[in-house]
Amino acid sequence: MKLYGSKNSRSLRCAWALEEAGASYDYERIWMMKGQGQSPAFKAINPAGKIPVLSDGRVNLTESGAIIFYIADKFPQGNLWPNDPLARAEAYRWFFYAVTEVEPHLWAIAQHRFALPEDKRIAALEPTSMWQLARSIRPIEKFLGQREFIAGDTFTAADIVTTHCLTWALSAKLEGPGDACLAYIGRMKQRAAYQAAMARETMEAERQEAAIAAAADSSAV
Ligand SMILES: N[C@@H](CCC(=O)N[C@@H](CS)C(=O)NCC(=O)O)C(=O)O
Repeated sequence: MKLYGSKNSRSLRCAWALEEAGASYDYERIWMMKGQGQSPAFKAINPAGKIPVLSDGRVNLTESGAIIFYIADKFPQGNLWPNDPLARAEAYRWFFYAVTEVEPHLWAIAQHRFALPEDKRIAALEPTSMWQLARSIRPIEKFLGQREFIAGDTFTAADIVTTHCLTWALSAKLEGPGDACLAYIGRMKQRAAYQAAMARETMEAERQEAAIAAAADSSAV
């Protein structure tokens, strides 16, 4: 298996799930800011030019959510979903809440701040997205005041996407996460699998940047 991703992107969710599952995987950093997402080599893997992608055999799987579901199925020992149907449904509920109710507002803000071409950005939309984001995080804050994990008593894949969205909100200095969210993020970041995924993405970025710098130095002499 090979994960294509980059630091500070949704690929962290997939690397984290792989680490929770104890899977071994190759990792290739696609440096989006340097246009590598649009390179012919990467577009042969994902014609949309987006990360993350998980290649496994003949399939190049896109969509971070689908990749996490696949990892959960392939490595049941990772316990990314509870076995009990009701507990599992509760975990699905919070998984989809994060990706459909919280993430769209984060993405809208990012798109209109920097991700869209300049002539497509509408700065005036930000206050509305900000208001919607804060509103979408309120139920999470309420539930996290009463429980250790977002969907109950055990860690699930829902914690991966919830933590990722809340951390994204914090790093973009957006309103929403309160004390319960902050305490939760702190707990999640202490997980060995989270730290291993972060270390992997950081190490691969540093390795690639050092290789590019060394190549530039040798061509300058
Ligand atoms: N819904 C997709 C979103 C993928 C996505 O937009 N990825 C970003 C990085 S986090 C990307 O590759 N952006 C490059 C682009 O939009 O051209 C997922 O969850 O995997």
